[in-house]
Amino acid sequence: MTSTQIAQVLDQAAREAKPVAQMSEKEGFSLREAYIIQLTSIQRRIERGEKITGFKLGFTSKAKMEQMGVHDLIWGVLTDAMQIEDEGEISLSNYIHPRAEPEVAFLVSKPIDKAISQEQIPNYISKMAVAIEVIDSRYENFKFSLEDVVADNCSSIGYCIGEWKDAKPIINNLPIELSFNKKTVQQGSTKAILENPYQSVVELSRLATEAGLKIDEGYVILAGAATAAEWMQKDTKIEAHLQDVGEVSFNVK
Ligand code: OOG
Repeated sequence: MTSTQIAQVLDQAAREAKPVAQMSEKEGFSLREAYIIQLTSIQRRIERGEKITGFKLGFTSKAKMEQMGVHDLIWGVLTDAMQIEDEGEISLSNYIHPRAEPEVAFLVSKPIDKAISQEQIPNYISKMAVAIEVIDSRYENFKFSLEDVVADNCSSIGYCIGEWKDAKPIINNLPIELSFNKKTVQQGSTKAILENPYQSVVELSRLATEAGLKIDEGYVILAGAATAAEWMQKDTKIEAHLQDVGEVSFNVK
C-alpha cells in the first residue's frame, strides 16, 4: 500500500470505530514515513472541515512506555473534533477500546517556530490546565510498534481540558490523579513527564520545527500522560485532578 492508502485505512478505522491489523511490519514503513502517513490522515480531516487545535506528546513517561512496550517520544496532531467539553458527556459506542490518561495541557500565547529551551518557555506559554486525554488505538488489541502508533496519530481521539490557569513557574513535582466514579484509579506526579512537563514543550518545539510545522498561538499542547492509561467503562464519571491547578471531568454513557 502507498502512504496515502495506509492513511486512508487508519482514517476510516477511526471514523467507523473498527480496528485494523498492525501494518508497519507488513507494509515496511519507517518512522519518517509513519509521520508522513500521520500528516496525510490529518489532511483528510482538514478536508472534512476539522481544524488543527494543537499537538500531543506521547511516551513522555516511563509508565506509558512500559505499559505499551515502546521506547521513544512521539507526537501527534489534535483537532477541534477531538475536543470533549469539561463536564460534558461522551458515548462509549463511538470508540473502539478507549483508555483515559491524566495529563497537563499548555496554551501557546506566541507562535513557536524554532526549537526553544525551558528558560524561554514563559515567552511562549501563558496558561496551563489539567486535562484528560482519550486514546483509542485503531489497531486490534491496542498492540502496535512505534511506527504503527505514529502513523495512527499516536492513538489520539479525544481531549478534555479544565479551566485555564496562569502557567506556574515550577511544575516539576505536582501530584496528579485520575479517578473513575470518585475512586482513584491512577496517581502519579508531573515529575514522571520528562522530569518536568515543560520539557515536553521543548521537545515538541524541536520536533515540530524539524518537521516544518509551526506551533501557532492558541494551540493546545498535551505534555503526555503522567501515569499508565485506564480502560474506560460505561456509566463512569472520569475525573483528573492536578494539585494547585484544578480538575476536569466528563461522563461516559
Ligand atoms: C500511544 C499514546 C501515548 C501518552 O500520553 O504517552 C500517549 C498509546 O499509548 O496508545 O498518549
